[in-house]
Amino acid sequence: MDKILIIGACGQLGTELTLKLRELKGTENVIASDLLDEPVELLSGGPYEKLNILNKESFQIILEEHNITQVYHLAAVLSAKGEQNPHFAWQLNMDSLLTVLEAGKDKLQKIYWPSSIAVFGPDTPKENTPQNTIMSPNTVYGISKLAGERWCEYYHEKYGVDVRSLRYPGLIGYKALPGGGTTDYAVDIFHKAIAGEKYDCFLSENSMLPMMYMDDAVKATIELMETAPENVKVRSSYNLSAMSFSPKEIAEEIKKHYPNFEITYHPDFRQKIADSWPGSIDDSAARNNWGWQHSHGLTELVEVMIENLKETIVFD
Ligand code: AKB
Repeated sequence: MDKILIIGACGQLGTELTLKLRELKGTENVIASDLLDEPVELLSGGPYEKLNILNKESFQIILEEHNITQVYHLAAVLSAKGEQNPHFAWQLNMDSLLTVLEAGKDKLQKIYWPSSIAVFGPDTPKENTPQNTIMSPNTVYGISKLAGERWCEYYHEKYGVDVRSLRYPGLIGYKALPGGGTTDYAVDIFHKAIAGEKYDCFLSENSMLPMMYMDDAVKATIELMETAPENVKVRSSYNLSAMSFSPKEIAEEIKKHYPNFEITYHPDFRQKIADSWPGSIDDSAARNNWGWQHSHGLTELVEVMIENLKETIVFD
């Protein structure tokens, strides 16, 4: 039986991945961990450990106490926040990955570590960005993800560590909020629309970015982790794609549900980050190697977000 530790479990992806893994593997077999004293409400029904992953000893103790066989290491400083404290972003994103990869040499059977479209940069072909192409990230987050991908492949080649990874686009879900990314607008916009408020977008109206509904991201992650090792032919990180849209396009789709919804545009420093990223992604390697298929496009995404968020947003 797998015993799974999720690092960064209280974050946007961690919350939903933990819930799904608990459903599939049994609550007691999935230990959530994060910096908080107590887990977020949604995860309070299962095992939780307070963990700062920069503290290697605490990590080792948790691995041993729970006989952990798999780690999903999701803790990271994202693109926008990383620019405010680049050295800390580098330290957290890199040191923590190396700590987990080291444990992969002897203690762990499998590791999951997320990469991002942020590994690409202004010199990368923008449309249908290939799996292997020019990579020139210009954010500290992107640099750390590209370096991390190289470390993952290195530990796999050199020490046989079974580490698997996906390059996520912007992730959009209703159960937890994102924190510090450039694609966060695509979640914030729903909260404003449903509250009957105007949304002031920090990206320009035509900034096209790859995006994905959270259920698809969770499905891809678990499918990659569950597939036989011989299907995992990319040991850096797989391109992964579902849809691409601009702020203007998602606003138009939201207006089909809330005709009075208004959006304004005041691009800030995040615009430059968005401009350096691809508009669309070629994920044929993931589709061919382990059968990846997405289920939500823009129309379905907007429907499911509105339907579910309506239930949870408390109006003043
Ligand atoms: C961010 O915007 O930083 C993240 C990402 C695309 O990795 N959502």
